[in-house]
Amino acid sequence: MDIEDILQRGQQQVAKAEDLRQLDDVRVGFLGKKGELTALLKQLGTLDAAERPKAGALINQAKVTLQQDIEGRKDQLQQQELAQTLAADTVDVTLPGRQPVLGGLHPVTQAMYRIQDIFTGAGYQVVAGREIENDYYNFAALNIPSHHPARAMHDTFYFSDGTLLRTHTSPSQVHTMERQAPPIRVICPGRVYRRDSDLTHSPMFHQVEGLVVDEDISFADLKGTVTDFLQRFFEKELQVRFRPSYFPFTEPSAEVDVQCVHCLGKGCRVCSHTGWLEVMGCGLVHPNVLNMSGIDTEAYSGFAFGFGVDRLAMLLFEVDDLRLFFDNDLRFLRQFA
Ligand code: 2U9
Repeated sequence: MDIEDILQRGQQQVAKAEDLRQLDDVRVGFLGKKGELTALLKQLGTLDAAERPKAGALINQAKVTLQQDIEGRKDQLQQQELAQTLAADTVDVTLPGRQPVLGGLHPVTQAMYRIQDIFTGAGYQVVAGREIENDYYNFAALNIPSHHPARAMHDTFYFSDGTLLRTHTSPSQVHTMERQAPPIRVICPGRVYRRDSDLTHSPMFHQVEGLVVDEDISFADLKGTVTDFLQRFFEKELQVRFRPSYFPFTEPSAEVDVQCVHCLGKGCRVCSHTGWLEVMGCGLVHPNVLNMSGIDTEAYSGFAFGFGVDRLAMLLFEVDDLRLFFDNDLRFLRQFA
């Protein structure tokens, strides 16, 4: 057996190994269980007892030498691979970064915030209330007795336990009057629900209602508040007119028209060539409503108003189809970001 020969071949192969895998193959070929040097050790037994120690020492020495060569080459190859990876995976730090996709507020939310800013700026409190109410708060407390035609008008969603989805945010004002003594200045924004769905109606829509209860509140206070609000909302000195109307919860009641925001009164498609847009309802709070919530009508009076936020948002942003607000089509929504 020629140890020197085997060692030399091993060292040559180690030097020639071009990657870690090849190097490991060489290791297995010489030092593995069936490797050449391992085989030599196994043959020791066939030698004369006198020669054995010397031969064993030589073989072991060869093993150690080859092992050291392998470790050295391994270091080299690892360095080489790292250098290659670093060269290939260069990052161009001067490239422009990827822009994160930024969301935006939904136009109805933007309109909501605009409304809340105007009223909180005038000293009003914002009361969110709840969407599930009962017959008393949604109807009876608002002077709408059972079998009153206004109930049918509201097309209510009922639950089996007698609760219902509020058809307006008015219940929040009733809760407020029960909780708090005058002076009261609140707006109640939120979702309301009616069994109604067509081009201009959605089964869920957004309302803001306002309530003021204090000493000596008159229709003049209501007119001033509503006019000021609409002019601030549309950022234009629009004319506002009040037409007599009827609601069970207010007396007297009025519907409010604003000069067309699109044509400024000349007449156009938006205002059906009338020059006016109907935007809200209002009135002095009916004494029955105040009394039911424990407010002394000898000492106090109040006004209330209500409007649909989706409709105001349509007019503000010149959107001509209500359903666009609820489709969540990003091509539409991005225009308001
Ligand atoms: C209390 C007392 C009175 C709220 C009012 C209106 C008139 C009104 C409609 C406008 C369009 C609802 O969104 S809409 O369909 N609202 O016309 N709302 S007065 O009156 C109240 C509310 C609460 C305790």
